[in-house]
Amino acid sequence: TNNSDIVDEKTKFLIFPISVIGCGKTTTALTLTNLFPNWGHVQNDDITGKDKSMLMKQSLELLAKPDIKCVFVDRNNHQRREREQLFNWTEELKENYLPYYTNIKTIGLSFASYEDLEQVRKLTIDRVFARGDNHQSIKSSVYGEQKVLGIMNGFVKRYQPVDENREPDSLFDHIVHLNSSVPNSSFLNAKETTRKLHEKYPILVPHVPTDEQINEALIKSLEYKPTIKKV
Ligand code: IDP
Repeated sequence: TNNSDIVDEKTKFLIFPISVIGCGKTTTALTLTNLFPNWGHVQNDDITGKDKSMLMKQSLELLAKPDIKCVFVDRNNHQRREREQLFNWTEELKENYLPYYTNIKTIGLSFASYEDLEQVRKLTIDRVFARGDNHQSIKSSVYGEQKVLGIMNGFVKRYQPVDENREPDSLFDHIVHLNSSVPNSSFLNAKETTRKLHEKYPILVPHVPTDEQINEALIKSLEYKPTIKKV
């Protein structure tokens, strides 16, 4: 994919997370967009119609805006075929939204490694029950705890961690490895993301924010309440 590693002020970026439910994707995305006003965020959980590619259409539409440099495409992508689908949609659709010569770099944000998975499973179950009904679709009072547990365990069971030695994950221009097995993971993950992206793409992250700035942005995002209701 990356026929060149050249990045300049016109380069645009897409972030694809790789995760299971409750790892803090949305929290991290909101923290990063609070820190960087030229980043956008599209949540799969906010897309209500039948056309699943709306996730990518809305992401590219946002990315095309002159004041937006990076879009966080917020979906679990816990299986390789979902990552493959994102790469395919990007190729198919990008010229409908952006000039053909636009250089787009794709960044993978891996929220959980295979080694951490059991710890992540326990922590995310606690978190999602604490989140309660503060989510677009996974509401414990509607589904009951057993059903929510079943949905979450299904994601963990099917999880295919990122493997940059094979397709589709070899198509990422850059992958950042995070850790979601500790209670304050979203602070650490936002910090690690800014640090690693500053090293690799200083044009995207010109300065690493201070711990205070990250913390302030995180506190705001923990107060987040979704507006779309799916159930
Ligand atoms: P997801 O998008 O990966 O499914 P989120 O909705 O961001 O995960 O997080 C799941 C729940 O855990 C939410 O209620 C969120 O507020 C909470 N949470 C996420 N990260 C942290 C953290 O670092 N500390 C405490 N709570 C967190």
